[in-house]
Amino acid sequence: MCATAATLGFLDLAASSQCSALPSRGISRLQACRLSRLRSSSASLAAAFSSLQPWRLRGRARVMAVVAVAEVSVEDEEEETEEAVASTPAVKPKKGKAALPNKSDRRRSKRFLELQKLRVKRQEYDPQTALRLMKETASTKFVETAEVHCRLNIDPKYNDQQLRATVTLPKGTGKEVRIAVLTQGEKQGEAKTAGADVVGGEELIEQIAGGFMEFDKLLATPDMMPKVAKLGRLLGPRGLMPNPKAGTVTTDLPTAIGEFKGGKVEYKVDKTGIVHIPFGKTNFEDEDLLLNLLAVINSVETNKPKGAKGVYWKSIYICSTMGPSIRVNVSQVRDFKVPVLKSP
Ligand SMILES: *[C@@H]1O[C@H](CO)[C@@H](O)[C@H](O)[C@H]1NC(C)=O
Ligand SMILES: CC(=O)N[C@H]1CO[C@H](CO)[C@@H](O)[C@@H]1O
Repeated sequence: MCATAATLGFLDLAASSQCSALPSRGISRLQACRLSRLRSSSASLAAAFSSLQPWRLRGRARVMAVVAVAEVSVEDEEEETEEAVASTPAVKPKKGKAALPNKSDRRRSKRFLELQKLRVKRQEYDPQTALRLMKETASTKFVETAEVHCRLNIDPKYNDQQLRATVTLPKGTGKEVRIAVLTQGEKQGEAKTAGADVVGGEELIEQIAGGFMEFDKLLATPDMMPKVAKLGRLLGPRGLMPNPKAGTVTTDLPTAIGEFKGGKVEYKVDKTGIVHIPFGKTNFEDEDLLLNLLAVINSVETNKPKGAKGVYWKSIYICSTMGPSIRVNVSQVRDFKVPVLKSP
């Protein structure tokens, strides 16, 4: 009796102890016993099923009974089952985007999928070709920003491998920068004359704490910094916290305002070792974009952290706001010599 107990699990366990002491879960002892006996005498499946009378059971007990019977049948028809598994119906052929082989493509728009055919993925282009391609990929209704993303061989979790600096784009950012200045006394007048959009002292701090965020840059004089500290949670995540390294804490407000209005861009390496820097708009002239790009590359190069080891530049990609990325040949862009422009 119960030679192949494993298949029926607890049912057979109950039966093998001569249907006596062991309580059976969900199924009456009598039924378990009967099932077991049927199995050992190789009774037909139909007999097993009807003797169990699963239709008389309820809920879990019923499920268990049916499963038990099914398992008996599985053993009887093992060979057939194997064949059936082998010939499971073929997966339906997918249509549309779901059929694309590359997973990341499935979330892309039609516009993007067309645009990315313009360039060969991961192929390195010389800077001028890359910029021309980037301008072609800017096909949205708004004027897209030109972005450069540099993967550097640094790990910012180490103090000596952090990169945070500013670069002045010679041809500007193409963006209206709204500047707010936190200062007091006569510096307020100075800031206003220099073209700051919002100037204030403690009352401005209160305004910002209350949700006022109508500015793209926040400058502060050092004397205001202890009071600004409490805005850290609000400003930090937005990258608006004044910081001496970013050039936003300064006593020379007119110069700082002039620089930020005139194309000064802050950048900082992200935790994966990549810096992301906007370097103009896609409607700029080719040469202007090139000059801006070269200024950015030069700045990242000259601000190379002390702790950087080995090859500093891993890769450089440029793209428009909503366009595909285009890889630029690192050595070509670093060694690029600006051609002497012919005077008109
Ligand atoms: C990048 O440019 C350099 C110098 O022109 C060239 O030797 C190198 O093969 C280029 N790299 C690629 C991957 O095209
Ligand atoms: C267009 C494109 O990027 N196609 C890639 C899809 O994925 C295969 C295999 O991973 C690549 O070989 C193709 O280049």
